[in-house]
Amino acid sequence: MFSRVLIANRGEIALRIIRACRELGIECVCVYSKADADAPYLRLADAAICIGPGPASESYLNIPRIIAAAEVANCDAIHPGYGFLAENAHFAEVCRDCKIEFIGPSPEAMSALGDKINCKRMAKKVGVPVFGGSEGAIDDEQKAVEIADKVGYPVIIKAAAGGGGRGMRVCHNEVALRASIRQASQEAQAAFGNGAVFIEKFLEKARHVEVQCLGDKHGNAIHLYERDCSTQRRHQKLIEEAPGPNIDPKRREALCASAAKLIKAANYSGAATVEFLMDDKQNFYMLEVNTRVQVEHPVTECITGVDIVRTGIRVAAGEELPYRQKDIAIRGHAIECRINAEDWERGFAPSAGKIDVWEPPGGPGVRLDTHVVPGYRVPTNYDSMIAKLIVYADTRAEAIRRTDRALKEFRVGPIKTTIGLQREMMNNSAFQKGGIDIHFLERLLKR
Ligand code: MV4
Repeated sequence: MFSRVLIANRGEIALRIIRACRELGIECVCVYSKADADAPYLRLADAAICIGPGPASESYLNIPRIIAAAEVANCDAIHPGYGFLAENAHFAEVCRDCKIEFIGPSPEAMSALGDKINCKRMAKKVGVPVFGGSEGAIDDEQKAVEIADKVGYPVIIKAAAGGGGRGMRVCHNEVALRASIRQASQEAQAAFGNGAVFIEKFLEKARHVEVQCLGDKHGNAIHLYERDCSTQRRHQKLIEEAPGPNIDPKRREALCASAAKLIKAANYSGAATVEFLMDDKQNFYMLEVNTRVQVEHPVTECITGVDIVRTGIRVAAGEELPYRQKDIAIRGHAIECRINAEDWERGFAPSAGKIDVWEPPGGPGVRLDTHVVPGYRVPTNYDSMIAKLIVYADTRAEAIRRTDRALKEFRVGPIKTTIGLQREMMNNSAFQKGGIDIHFLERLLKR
């Protein structure tokens, strides 16, 4: 096992990783920016090293400074958390060159799955369903039009290097497609340094269902069942739950088995999430693979009893996965609300400032993953998420009631948060029926 881990992240996930390290008996070192200098979680680490000013490009994204901190502190591994450098294959490679273990996949597995064209090709090869469309990158208009005629409009143009909805364009006819293809490629080149784009059939009404997987360095790969993350706005998830509501057990087995098959084929080690879209007949299509621990991992921890962060550290240290697929079962239902410091009634404007009122909920089935304490000042440099409320109960209906109860207990001020919107969702009959799609929240907000 590692003796000291550097945590190359901030906020709630840095604290989540500190806790996992403590429980494994590993020392941990946090890096922080000047904007986070007063963050209380830093005192829970064995050491904290300032790596630069507030802007992420000069701190949490600065590879030389992070590597220098790891070397100065004599760390034998780096945990990247999510965001920042978590899916940067170059960073994973620099870690390897410096003989520091990157807690996550190999740079090869990360690159192979991070390129969506290659990822789709691998999926198709092992029989995981994907949308019909171009087999590889598309570079000319005529070829794009031929493929669109074959699969039928609407189609979607996506960047091979994009992710989380960035660099996508929906085209409803040939005119739009011809007008978009070159522009999409130029935008992808500017945004990701990779101009490769591909097209596929666009599914209008869909649920976002994703499968949590774990692999080790001995060729083992398992899944921890699925999450439904359809409640989102502008690709920012607001509510996630596990398991997915109203999924037929046979479809669930097929979905989850195909995710594990892809992870195994990629020779993947660590935590991964395979994203799918599911249509109203419960057909599923693989979209992309996230090669990191995700924000919403706790709902899966609740229903399976597997500590995903802890297991990710153990497999990075070379241990075999401590579970076989048959050991993993779903028990109960979990819901996560991402509490953001935003004024959702005024276009989700950021609501930074000092948190004077902080009365978190508690009681049975309530877990709160947060780095916030009373008096905490929300920095403006980063993501607006200040807490994750994770609620667990025997059934989905009870989990919804319990989430509503916990949201009602939760008092935060004077900053604005998304709590009110999440309470509305818990009391929404379409949400309660478990029949919502990825456009539901945006439709609700327009009313
Ligand atoms: C799609 C799609 C419909 N058809 N692909 C958005 C995030 C990225 N992972 C893929 N995304 C989509 N890909 C096809 N062929 C619709 C989306 C999409 C979406 C997906 C998941 C969650 C929310 C979404 C919101 C808008 C569009």
